[in-house]
Amino acid sequence: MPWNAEESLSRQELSKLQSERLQKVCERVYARVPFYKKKFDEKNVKPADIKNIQDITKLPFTKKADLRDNYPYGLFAEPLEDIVRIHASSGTTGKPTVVAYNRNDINLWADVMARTFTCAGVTNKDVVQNAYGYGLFTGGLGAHYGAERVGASVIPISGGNTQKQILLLQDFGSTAICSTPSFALYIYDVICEMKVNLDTIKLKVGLFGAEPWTEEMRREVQERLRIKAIDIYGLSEIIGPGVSSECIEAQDGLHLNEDHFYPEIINPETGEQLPYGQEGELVITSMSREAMPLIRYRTGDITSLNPEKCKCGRTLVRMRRVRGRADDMLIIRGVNVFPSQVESVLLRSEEVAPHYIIEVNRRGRMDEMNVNVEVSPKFMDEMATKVLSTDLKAFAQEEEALIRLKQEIQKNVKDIIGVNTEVTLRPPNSIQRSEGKAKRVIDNRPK
Ligand code: DLL
Repeated sequence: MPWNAEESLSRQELSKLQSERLQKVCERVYARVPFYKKKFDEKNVKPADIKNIQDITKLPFTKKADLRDNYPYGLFAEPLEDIVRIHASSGTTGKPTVVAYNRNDINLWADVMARTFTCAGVTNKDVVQNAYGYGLFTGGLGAHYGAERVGASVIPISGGNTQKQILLLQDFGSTAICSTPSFALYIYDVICEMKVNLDTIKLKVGLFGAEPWTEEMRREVQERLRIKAIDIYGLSEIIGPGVSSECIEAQDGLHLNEDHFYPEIINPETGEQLPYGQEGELVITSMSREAMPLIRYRTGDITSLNPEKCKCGRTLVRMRRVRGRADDMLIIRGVNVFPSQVESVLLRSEEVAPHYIIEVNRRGRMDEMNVNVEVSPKFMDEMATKVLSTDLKAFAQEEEALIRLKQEIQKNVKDIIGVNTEVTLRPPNSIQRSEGKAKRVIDNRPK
């Protein structure tokens, strides 16, 4: 059963609710946020022109740069007296992006996160180990309040501290874990290193997000940790986690809380709205937010929307797993490459582990992509055993096996993504692990 009735409304009912909420939020920002008054005026649109949800295309977009230009408090629609929480996301350059919540926003956040936990099958019978970082990052507190709202017992361990994570998994009997997918894999590595028997761990589900990951990565996480891995999505500017989430019944697209966060897919070049099914940039209007609602916020995330009713009974539109951020897309000799595409090609080979980093260099005028990937511990062990037999022939065969693997991956990348790449096979545990969002790309090209 979904958490709220609004998750299963008919399209008509939903559209009515969205229209009312859109009108309200337009009035709010026009009256309270000078930035929006100016933007609306420039487009010659008044809140009264917004009569239903389709009118949304008359409204201006908001970009990340607008948040930076109005740093820190310029986009608040409430006086500081009514702001009860401030979060920020660290930009890679310059000042962080600041976001604010009043009491109603915090309540809304707990509620949409309760939907997320319910989607993942988490109830008051569960023990939730929350390994998202607490702090300015929205993952920790966002998941915390949502898990509490469904009545689960929350362990606020935060990110990092891998050995302690494992100790608590065993001793506290955690049945659900929240973390980035890359941290989940790291926890698994350490479980193996510590020779912990997986039977002593009761985990059954993980709520993973905050970074792009692939179906192949999901399979790895599910098989290794013997759990269901649920994809959850969100961004600080809109609310944090709680924008959309997969359901455990189908694991087929993320139910987007479109009664509060109106989604559009646009062509990132032209800004034109695209129909259901087509891939483009996700744009969200946070219609129910009060302290800092955003109009048509360009998330930079590439996905598509599917309006079909899900077998779990929810009618909310489903977004496909995010392929990546438009600004993380690498252009290698004219070919667009998302790190997630490389991930899914790598994980087709059983001999490699899901730990990789992509390096891009420029030699002369040419871009070169080098994919560093770890071979799996099993593959390494098999090779070591043979080589240790001191049989020279076995040694040569192993070398051949490595060359074959490298060539196979290079060929797959070329065939599937369309770029030439150099693959460097690394020994297990040689690529830095992440306890938060993984860094997948080192781009050494001159800016
Ligand atoms: O990452 C909020 C969050 C916390 C989501 C915990 C899920 C779980 P930010 O730090 O502002 O907020 O980063 C937002 O992360 O625009 C996406 O590019 C990326 N992202 C978040 N979830 C996913 C996901 C949090 N499930 C940015 N798949 C977003 C792919 C994701 N990318």
